[in-house]
Amino acid sequence: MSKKVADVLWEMLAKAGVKRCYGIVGDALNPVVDALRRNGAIEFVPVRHEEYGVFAAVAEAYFTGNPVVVCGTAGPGVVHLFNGLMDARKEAAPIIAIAGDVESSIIDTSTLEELNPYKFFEAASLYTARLVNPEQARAVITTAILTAVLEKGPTVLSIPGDVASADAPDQPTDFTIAAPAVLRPSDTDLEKLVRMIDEAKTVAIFGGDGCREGRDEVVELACKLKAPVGYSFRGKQWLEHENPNAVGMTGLMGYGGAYNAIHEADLLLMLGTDFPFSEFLPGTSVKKVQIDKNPKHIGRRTALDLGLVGDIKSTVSALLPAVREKTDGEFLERQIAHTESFHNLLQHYVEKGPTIKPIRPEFLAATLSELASDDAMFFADTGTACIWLARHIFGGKNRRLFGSFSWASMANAAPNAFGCALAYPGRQCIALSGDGGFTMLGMGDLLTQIERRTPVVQVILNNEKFDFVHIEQQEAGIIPFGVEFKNPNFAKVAEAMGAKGIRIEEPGDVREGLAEALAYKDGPVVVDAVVDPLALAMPSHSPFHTVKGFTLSFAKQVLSGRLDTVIKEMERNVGIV
Ligand SMILES: Cc1ncc(C[n+]2csc(CCOP(=O)(O)OP(=O)(O)O)c2C)c(N)n1
Ligand SMILES: [Mg+2]
Repeated sequence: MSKKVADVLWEMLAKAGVKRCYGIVGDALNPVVDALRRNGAIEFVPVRHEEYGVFAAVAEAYFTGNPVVVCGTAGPGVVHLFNGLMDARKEAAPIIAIAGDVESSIIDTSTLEELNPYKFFEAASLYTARLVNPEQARAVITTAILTAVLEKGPTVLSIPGDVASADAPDQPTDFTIAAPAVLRPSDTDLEKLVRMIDEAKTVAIFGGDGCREGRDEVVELACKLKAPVGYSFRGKQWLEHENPNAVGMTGLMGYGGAYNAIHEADLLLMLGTDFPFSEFLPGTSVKKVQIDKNPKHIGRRTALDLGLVGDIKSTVSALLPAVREKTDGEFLERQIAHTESFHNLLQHYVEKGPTIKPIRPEFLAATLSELASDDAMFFADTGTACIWLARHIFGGKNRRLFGSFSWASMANAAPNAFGCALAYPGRQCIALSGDGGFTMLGMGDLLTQIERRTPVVQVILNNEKFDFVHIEQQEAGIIPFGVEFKNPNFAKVAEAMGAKGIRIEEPGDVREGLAEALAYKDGPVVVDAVVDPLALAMPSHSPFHTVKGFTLSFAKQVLSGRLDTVIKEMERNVGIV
């Protein structure tokens, strides 16, 4: 029997290092999954919602660096992939989406389930191809693979069922994937940078995900320059641990001395970061240099004194021997002292946690961090979970932290954790989920975890609220609206579905409940943690409009008869930071 186009597809994907394909089958995809079954090298992970599959794939692809495949069938199934693919684009995860397409003979006739993939995927996909002729297969599959892996993002192959099941041309399908090229600025630009660094009395570093490969070099440079190191959410896991100069994050989740450090230095080095909150970056009083391998990132968040294109590892390696060591450590010590005092402030609700009811999320997250293993992987839903992850879950050389940090979609954590539980068997994969997030996407596909007995720990922050939006609305000076809802007992729901369920209502039960969840290896666990719906967290630096907004919202709430809630919110957040 001659090879079909779909056979060639899976052969090439397996050669590219694909281990798994997440998705839902149906019509146009039937010949595609039939070929996957015949091939046998790639595991098919059937899910209950295509978007869940993509979030799982994103976490696997981001951490392993290997491409992961997702699939959805013509029309609605394909549409369900979209939000996840946007996440892949923003989080820089190599994903190849196979989109089922209508039969090639009826393309562009507005037939049932027809969707123009070029238009539809334009915002998300780095490369979209519609396979309408078997002769295209080698070229477009190669391009989809290489683009996903080397440009780190999603690509889409839209395949009509009749083309998937057509005979493949008899041609070689070999390809190679080049290792990432080394990229560093020219010698002239590096000399400029060395002069700027040598002339500055004080230097601060702000790093992002681009420091992933060059983390040791960045820390070495910081030590040589006596420079405090702040980081974006995406940079935290690479730059915080085993770094004596670490000063925390700035921005809305900010903690520690990062904000002050980058505003008080003579010179700021922004390394591998596209941190989007310009208002938290310094103005013209600080000289700013940005280095990034992506030229599109350079200078778009703030005006620069110097912008250089290069990867962080090789650029900082070239810089290290050329810059003069700084001897005055006063600036660094001041920022570290500030960071420590902020840390002590953060400990307020952790230390008092065992006696405060409803449970403070700070206490819950800190206890989770303490009990989890040294190589645990943590995932946070977009929502307040991100704040507690940033502030109370400590990273480490082998710990990993992930979320929808740049796309900021809800409902990512449970599928992210599921994807990593499959890719890294034996490692603790822990989702810190919002109750809004978990009921949006996590609940249906809990069944997927149950069927596979995948040991994912999902800790649900049960606050019966879109709490993050509640905080946002107050920050905007308006009365909270449309943010409250009622929940079932998630532990009982989980048990009824076949997972292990643990409900924690008492602060005194937090430690034992979490320990029991982490020790359970026989499938998924749902920890239903009833937390304080009025817990507030303010950034280490609050812009004036934030403070003004809260004051205004509180005043409006009082006037509209919500005095009780305002008093409770004030009382419960006495030590807020
Ligand atoms: C798909 C999607 N819909 C809406 C939003 C806007 N949004 C951001 S956070 C949030 C609330 C999250 O609520 P929940 O999951 O309960 O977490 P909490 O903040 O209460 O901890 C919403 C609605 C979003 N980011 N993504
Ligand atoms: Mg909530």
